[in-house]
Amino acid sequence: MNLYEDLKWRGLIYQVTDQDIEEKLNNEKINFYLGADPTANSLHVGHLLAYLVAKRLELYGHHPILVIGGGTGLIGDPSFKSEERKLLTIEESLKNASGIKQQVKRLLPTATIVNNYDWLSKLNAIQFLRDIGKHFSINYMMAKDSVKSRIEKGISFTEFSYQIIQAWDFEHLYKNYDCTLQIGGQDQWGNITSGSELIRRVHSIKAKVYGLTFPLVTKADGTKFGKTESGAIWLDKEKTSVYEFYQYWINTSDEDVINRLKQFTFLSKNEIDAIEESLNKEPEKRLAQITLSKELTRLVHGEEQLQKAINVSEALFSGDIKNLTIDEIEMGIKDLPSFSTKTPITLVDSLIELSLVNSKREAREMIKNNAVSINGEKINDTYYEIDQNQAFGKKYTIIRKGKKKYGVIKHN
Ligand code: 383
Repeated sequence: MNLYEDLKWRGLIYQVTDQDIEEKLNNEKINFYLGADPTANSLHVGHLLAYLVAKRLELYGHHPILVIGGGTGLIGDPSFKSEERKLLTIEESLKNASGIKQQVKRLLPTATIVNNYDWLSKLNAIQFLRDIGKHFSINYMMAKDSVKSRIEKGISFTEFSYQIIQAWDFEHLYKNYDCTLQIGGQDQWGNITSGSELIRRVHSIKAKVYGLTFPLVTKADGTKFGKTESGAIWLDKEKTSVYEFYQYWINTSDEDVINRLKQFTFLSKNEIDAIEESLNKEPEKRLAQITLSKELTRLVHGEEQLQKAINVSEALFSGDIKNLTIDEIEMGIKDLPSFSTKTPITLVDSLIELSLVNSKREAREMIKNNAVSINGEKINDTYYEIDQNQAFGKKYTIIRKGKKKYGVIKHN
């Protein structure tokens, strides 16, 4: 398969500015770019798709330029956002930008990485209005979905202007880096086409640049991709533990998992077809989910972290947690119910404190019925007292009720 066919087969093409991009991508080597605004200090799995598309283009010989939006992050992109954003301070934007830079560097180690604060901060008002603003009619700008959808509710001049700032980035990269393609999610279509329009106007009709967008990732059940009850799935392991990250992909539904393998992994069509067969014949093995989760955890966090996440998952599943290392324990407990104590506490009170039971009576029942264990050992003494000496690393006691419910006592 050539690159374009591969992208199509994976469902990664939503819109292109011109069909001849297909030939260009298949037969030439070009410089292309992808931007992200540092609205947080980490990327999340929604961004990941975009960087993986960039990686696919790179695998076929195209050179990625990754723009970190230290400057655009100060303005706020209205695309697909129903409300005006709170402005970031310069410190926040630049600090977040440096966090994101580390992450994209890991994903695409040989890409060119630039921060648009470097050139946007030098733009002055007269230049902005004369050299850039003059090329855009208000009518054209108002017709963008990002603006149109906000007219009723209201949109500041700041966010309204965002599209021309991103357009100027494209022009800057075209001029200085010979960049002839911008890629992004479908929400970026308006900003990308503003850029190709600006380049055409500034550099003549002959200056041919392209835009390509990929579709938003959707889930069969209609809920939002990349989110759980506890929030977004981040790439930073301090924000989303590697165990949680691993679990997120493992929990992909049978309906969605083949699409996820196509969109998010580099497995070939043959490999994915074989996995699909297994999904149809023996779905209980969850080969598709396990493969997806391993591929992505390895890609984002590396082999060693992946192994730890697998150990933690297996141990928490079977209840056999005795042999986990303190690192693994810390990875696994991040999202479990917990409380801290300085003094010993009875098992019954702990179960209540962790909301694993509703009453002391229920707690005693559970304990008598052998349904409760501490650090992987069944306990059936209803008077049992827990102290720090038997805790993992003298720090954590893990209580399990039934097969699935866990809670943690943090001793300090
Ligand atoms: C800034 C300056 C540029 C080009 C692009 C930008 C960022 C862009 C934006 N992108 C989103 C973001 O940063 O806001 N204006 O959160 C997301 N992207 C990518 C992809 C996506 C988009 O980073 O669809 C998901 O991840 O395009 O929402 O010169």
